[in-house]
Amino acid sequence: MAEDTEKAIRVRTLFLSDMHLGTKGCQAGLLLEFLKDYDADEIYLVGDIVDGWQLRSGWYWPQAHNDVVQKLLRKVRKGSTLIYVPGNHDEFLRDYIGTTFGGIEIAESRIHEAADGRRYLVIHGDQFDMVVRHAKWLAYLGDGAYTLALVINTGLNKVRRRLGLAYWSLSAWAKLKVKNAVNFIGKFEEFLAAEARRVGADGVICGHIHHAANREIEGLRYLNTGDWVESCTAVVEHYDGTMEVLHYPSILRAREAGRAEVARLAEPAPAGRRAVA
Ligand SMILES: [Mn+2]
Repeated sequence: MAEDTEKAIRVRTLFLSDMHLGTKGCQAGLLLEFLKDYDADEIYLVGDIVDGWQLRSGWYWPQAHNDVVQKLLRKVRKGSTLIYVPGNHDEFLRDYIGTTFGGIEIAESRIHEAADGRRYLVIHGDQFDMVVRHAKWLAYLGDGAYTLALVINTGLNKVRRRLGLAYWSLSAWAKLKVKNAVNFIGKFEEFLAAEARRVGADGVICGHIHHAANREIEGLRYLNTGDWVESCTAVVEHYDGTMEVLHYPSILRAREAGRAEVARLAEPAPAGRRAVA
């Protein structure tokens, strides 16, 4: 592969989440290729980039995972702005919110203003796990209970972390209860869109549920970056402010098909098939 500056596609903003570096599930090879293919003025890491929970129970850090980190740092050196919004798996970084490390800013959440003036709330999304799971009875208790649940969610995780307990795992839970998972995803999307409305944004860009999306929910734009464990997806903002979900395996397949087509056209057609135009 050539150096990124020569052939990379440049976008205004790149949003990536749920890489889970430090786990066997992370598709670091594909991710590295993606980072060679795409360059951006601004990069948001929308949580669960490094999997601190997994690393705690055994060190797994192959060269490819190092390469991903190096690639991101190189982009910063070359002028990209990088904002790291931690998630639940890299929650240890939440102790550093508001600080900057080597040009990388750590933020709890952020309002991103797109080129078209639209404002997006950028947040990982795990903050809403509890309200999403207990939405039914919280609805009975009203607005105060909702806010309280958000506070408890944050506090509880902090305590669990201090005690060295594992975070409630969405994927493990979802695998156990497939029906509930579908329900959960729908509710999660609604809650995140509602949160964007609450903070006065036009939309939300989040991660956490490993389920890329670009849709409208009651007049708000809901974007989810997906993950680099199964789907290998990202959200990009083009220079006109258009947001797009990229499914990298599809891009690679299309590129491959395009190359095959070019090769086919370049080949001289056999005499019998040449005629009709
Ligand atoms: Mn998460």
